Amino acid sequence: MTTFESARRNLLKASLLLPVAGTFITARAATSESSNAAAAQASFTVKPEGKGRIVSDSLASLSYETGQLADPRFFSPDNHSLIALLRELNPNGVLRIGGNTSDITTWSEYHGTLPAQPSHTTGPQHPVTLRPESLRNLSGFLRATGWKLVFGVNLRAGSPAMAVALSHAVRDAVGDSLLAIQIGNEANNYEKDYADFDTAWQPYARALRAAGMPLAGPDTGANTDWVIAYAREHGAENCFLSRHYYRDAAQRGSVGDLLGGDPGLLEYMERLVDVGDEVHLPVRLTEANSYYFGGRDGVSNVFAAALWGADFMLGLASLGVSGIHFHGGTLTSVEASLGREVHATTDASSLSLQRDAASAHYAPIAGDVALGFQPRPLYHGMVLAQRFAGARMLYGKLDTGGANLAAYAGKRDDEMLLALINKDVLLDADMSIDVEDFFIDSAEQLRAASLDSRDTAGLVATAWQGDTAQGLRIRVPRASALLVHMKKQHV
Ligand code: BDP
Repeated sequence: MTTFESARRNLLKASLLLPVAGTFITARAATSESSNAAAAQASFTVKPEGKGRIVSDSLASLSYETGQLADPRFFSPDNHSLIALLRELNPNGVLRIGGNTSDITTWSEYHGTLPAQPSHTTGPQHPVTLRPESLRNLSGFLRATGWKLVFGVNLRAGSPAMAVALSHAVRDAVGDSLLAIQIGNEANNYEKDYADFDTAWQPYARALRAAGMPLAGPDTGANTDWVIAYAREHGAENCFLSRHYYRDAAQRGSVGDLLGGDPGLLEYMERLVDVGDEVHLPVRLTEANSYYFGGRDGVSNVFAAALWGADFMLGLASLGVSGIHFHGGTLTSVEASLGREVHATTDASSLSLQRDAASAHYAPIAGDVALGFQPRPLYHGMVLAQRFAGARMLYGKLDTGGANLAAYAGKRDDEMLLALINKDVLLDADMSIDVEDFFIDSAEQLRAASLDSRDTAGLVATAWQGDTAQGLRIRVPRASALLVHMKKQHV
């Protein structure tokens, strides 16, 4: 293990450090509510000359079901509110279309024969028919957002010819916005093992390559070993490596579980990034979110998910993961991917709650074409992490003082960014900050009424006070995050 690798491993681990004496810089909005709360004495020390990974500008990305394209008005140049939300989230994002419904999609303009399709008792039941109008509109949508596209074709149908015909149509429609075609979604759910997947995948890859399509994969579920085997066998023919991530199943989801962290995650993602380095390919989580089976209401769609999301993204960006596509979309589209039919009805009087009810629980953006769109708390966590785009992540020594804290540092030119994420329900954190030669220029806060609040104002500039002459101390209220902008001291 190199020194930096061990530093990366330590990034999220607490270590002992003597508190630095100094005055408090307090986010004012926070003091009124939490000044009487118990506070952990924490510290974060950063060496500005570290050699960490540079955060990719397409880190904050999104994923939707292919079934979402059944309504051509969803991804359309006329869907102004969704376009505005994507642009605000990330001007360089990547839209991944796929999910379970990609493996039941047929292309309306393909007139060849398909092998007989076995019937499935689980998973999506109703085939999706994709039509040219949806691709035309998708193209206008991508142009309006500036986003790139990763498009998944149907492996399960056993028809490379249909995949080639659809990929041509996608490329003809979206042109240079097409970053890659992926073959099959979580084939680990229907192929016995990697060897069987490879046998099914190869004729597709040959046909798509012959048609000049860029490929990525294997777009597997939680199978790190598949990605490693794929990288070694097919790395040279691909433009990135991919797998998915969910913390657990929806029925096991809770705010405590989500904020408690996922102990194995950094280890296996680091393995993947190392394999990616070996074959010179970036690694993307092409589908990810808190809890599969559509997310958990009251957990995935509340403020806790914003803190989780920011921490998750920055932890993985520190390892060198290039993109994280949070899965979402309408409740109907995601439930269909699970073989369930829903009628998203609600008697909620507010538009905001109606949009919430119309959406998959884990979706970062809530809403539909009829109701319009709004950011969920998770979206704001993504915005926070995306602020690090282009920054070099630095090793920081964090002493949590017993609170559930995460802290990240990234340097971009003469600017230093700190993300101080307090996931603790009970403890505020008084953090002493030691970053040689940098002073605090401004700070933004991400906060909500409570961890289970469905609303947050997003990142809001926060006034801070304090004498910085003898070291910095910042209070990070429980259940909140601070994004601190520091500037280099010129002497
Ligand atoms: C993933 C599938 C996606 C599902 C999601 C879920 O790729 O289509 O919607 O699980 O369970 O495995 O929420």
